[in-house]
Amino acid sequence: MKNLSVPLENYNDQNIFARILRGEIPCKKIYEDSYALSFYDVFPKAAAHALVIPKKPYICFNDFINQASDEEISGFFKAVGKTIALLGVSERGFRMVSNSGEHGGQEVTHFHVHILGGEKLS
Ligand code: DGP
Repeated sequence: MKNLSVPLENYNDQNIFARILRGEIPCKKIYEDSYALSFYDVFPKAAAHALVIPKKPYICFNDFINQASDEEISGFFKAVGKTIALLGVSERGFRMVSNSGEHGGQEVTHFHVHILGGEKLS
């Protein structure tokens, strides 16, 4: 793995999503299980905008897919599916995005998936 903006060994446990997971700052929860937590994005970019994060400290998609167990990966993506259903966007469609690293525009360095929908997206 070359050119990652954040070295994978340097997970910053003060990032905002780590703080949400520890209950230090509030979130508007949508779904939670032992693998993942999902909640509404505080700066929504669509009528419905959720974030899904793994419970364990992974920096970005590469870190997650390379380090997490098959059980964690499966549990995480099932939680993404549950979030999509609870957000009410299953039927009419949605966009699933994960910004990763510097070129991907990732701002919060705890792996997350955005679910956007609730309206026709441009
Ligand atoms: P990204 O650029 O992919 O790292 O997106 C990070 C998202 O996190 C961005 O859409 C705004 C959202 N966000 C940042 N701070 C908070 C927060 O304190 N609470 C919630 N719910 N969302 C946040």
